[in-house]
Amino acid sequence: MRYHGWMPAPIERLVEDLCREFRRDARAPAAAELLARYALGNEDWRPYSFFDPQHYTRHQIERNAEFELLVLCWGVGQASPIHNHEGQNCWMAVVEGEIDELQYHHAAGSPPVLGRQARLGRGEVAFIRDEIALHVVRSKPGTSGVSLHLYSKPYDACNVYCERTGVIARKSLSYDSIRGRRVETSQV
Ligand code: CSS
Ligand code: FE2
Repeated sequence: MRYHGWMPAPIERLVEDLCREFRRDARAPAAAELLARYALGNEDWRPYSFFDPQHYTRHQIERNAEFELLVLCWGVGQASPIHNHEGQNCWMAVVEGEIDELQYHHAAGSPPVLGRQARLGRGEVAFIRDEIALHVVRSKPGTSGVSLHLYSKPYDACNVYCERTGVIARKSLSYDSIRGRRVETSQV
């Protein structure tokens, strides 16, 4: 595509590059590199993001048949539950602060068992799918952080696992904003 006198914002460029990559190969082998490069060099995700004192927030940048791109804002002390990814691919790139990923392994009828733990800084990318592990994502304790998430394909609900018992519940995944417009009925 050629642009005459108008340059897309870096985040729009990222969406275009991801669209091209998913068309080229549905597994998108270059996705981590595209996310890392964007995360290190750009801050135009900021207008799409805000924090909420009650819960981490989810901001949709793009959603199409192949993938979803979201900005997630993790306030001090905010964490996801232990969750799966519905058989899909999940990439997470840090754009601000430091983000912890705690992996868990779960056998039916038992509590999840803590596995690998990682702390990611700006520009670092984590990848997970259900065959690898479940996980908890949170900002580094005592700090806030922001991450960019790419899911392929998109999904609207996931499993969450009780840390003590392993009992599984369903959680619907709602948005706090969609393409920069606030959604009033968020229930994250
Ligand atoms: N899956 C969680 C974030 S950790 S990958 C979510 O989309 O809210
Ligand atoms: Fe996740």
